[in-house]
Amino acid sequence: MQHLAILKSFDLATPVPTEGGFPSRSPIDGIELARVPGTPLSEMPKMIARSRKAFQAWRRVPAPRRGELVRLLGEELRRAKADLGGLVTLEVGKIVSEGLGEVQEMIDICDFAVGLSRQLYGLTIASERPGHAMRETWHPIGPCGVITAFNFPVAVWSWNAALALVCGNPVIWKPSEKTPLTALACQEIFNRALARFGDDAPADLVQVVIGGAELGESLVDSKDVPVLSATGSTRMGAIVGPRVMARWGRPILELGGNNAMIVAPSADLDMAVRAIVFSAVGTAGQRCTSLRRLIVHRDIKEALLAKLKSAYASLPVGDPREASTLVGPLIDADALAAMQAALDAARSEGGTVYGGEVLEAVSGGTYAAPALVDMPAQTRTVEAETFAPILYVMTYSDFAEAIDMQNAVPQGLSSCVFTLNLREAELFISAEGSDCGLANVNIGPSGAEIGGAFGGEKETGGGRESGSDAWKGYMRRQTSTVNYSDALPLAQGVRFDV
Ligand code: UN1
Repeated sequence: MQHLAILKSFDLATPVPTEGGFPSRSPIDGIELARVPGTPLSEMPKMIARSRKAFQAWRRVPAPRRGELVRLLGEELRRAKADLGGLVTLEVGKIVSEGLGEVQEMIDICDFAVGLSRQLYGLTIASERPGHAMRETWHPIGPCGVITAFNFPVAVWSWNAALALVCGNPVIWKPSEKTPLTALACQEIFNRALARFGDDAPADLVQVVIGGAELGESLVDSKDVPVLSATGSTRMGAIVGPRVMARWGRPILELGGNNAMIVAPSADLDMAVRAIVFSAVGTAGQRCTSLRRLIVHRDIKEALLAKLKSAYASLPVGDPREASTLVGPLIDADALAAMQAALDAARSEGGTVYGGEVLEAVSGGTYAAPALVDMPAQTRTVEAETFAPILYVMTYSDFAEAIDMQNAVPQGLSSCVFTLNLREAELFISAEGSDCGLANVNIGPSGAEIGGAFGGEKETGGGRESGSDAWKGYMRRQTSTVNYSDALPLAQGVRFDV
């Protein structure tokens, strides 16, 4: 009953209603870990109102002091790392190292945000008028709604929350219905930080709502939630984006990816194989950055495919709590079915499938062998994102064609090239190269560090989260002109004498 100890560490082991509520089921063995009471829809307007009230107080707290709260959150996360990582493993099925890595990603963004809390820099701008000064200031914007997916059940919340909090905004979080326990654990960890902070933090700074899409919709449609960050499918984003904009809110969308690697003749093949296997089968292919398409130069395709087949043949698939396991379960039976459907579709389009079968690794769990699919072309099935460990392998003849293939899908999240040819490497990350938000050389497409802006173009939604200047998405920009002279000159030389 190892899972009970972890639940207890977050105060989640108390009995909950056996009827109603949201069951959290472990994909490891299908066992119901707990049943979490849902948030009634009627609560949403009250929670949003409380968030607005929290905003009025929090925006007055100096940003470096707000950073102190996030510093404490980072400390509490360090303390809870093993338990929270373990809970991610239980609820989502990530292998131990990836569960811990996800928590480390939270710690990293907290550190980043603490530094940021003293660096929310604006600008001074030269005024064309004598005796005038111009500046640009970044102000808190208001409650931020955060909708997250099951696959990074805690890190994506922290990217948004750490930035929103130092920027002076409260957060209302609607996690995936598949991962209520990790969300409640984060709330508990946040509360520990809050308890150590002092009384200048208002109540309701961070709220979690547990339930279905209708809860998310009330955040999407509320004028009192100026920023709505949504991570998930392109289908969801296509609904959320326009609805948020229709009420003049700001969506930050992080949607589907269909990430490719180009492998050029000069590539270090052994290194490429390691990068391919981690990014295609790690997290059981359930990262939005997972490698899904391999675009290999035709001269090295057979050699590379042979190496991949042998690497795939020895992949340890099974209980993610075992130290030797590299591939855990898919999130649920629907995900397994979607994987099988995609493989069938690929076969009907001329693909040859290696692996991919459903496995009874642990009874009750949802396991599949990762699949390699040799495709004659980039077909419709290849153009769609299937959240599973399926890698489509295609060939190219010249590098320009490879870049065209990389860009010829609707999504634009992550991409990479393996080459030792400087011209190819630089071209790939140039204006004429990859059209993705992330473009790497000699590393895989997944596992981005928090320091960079994270997100992508086209159907990936255009949003940026995490590092660089993504914080600006959580603030409002104000341009101020101050006249300290005794005259009133007009800009652009306009005369208007009254
Ligand atoms: C996601 O899959 O939604 O770059 C986020 C990565 C991780 C984040 C993935 N740092 O793979």
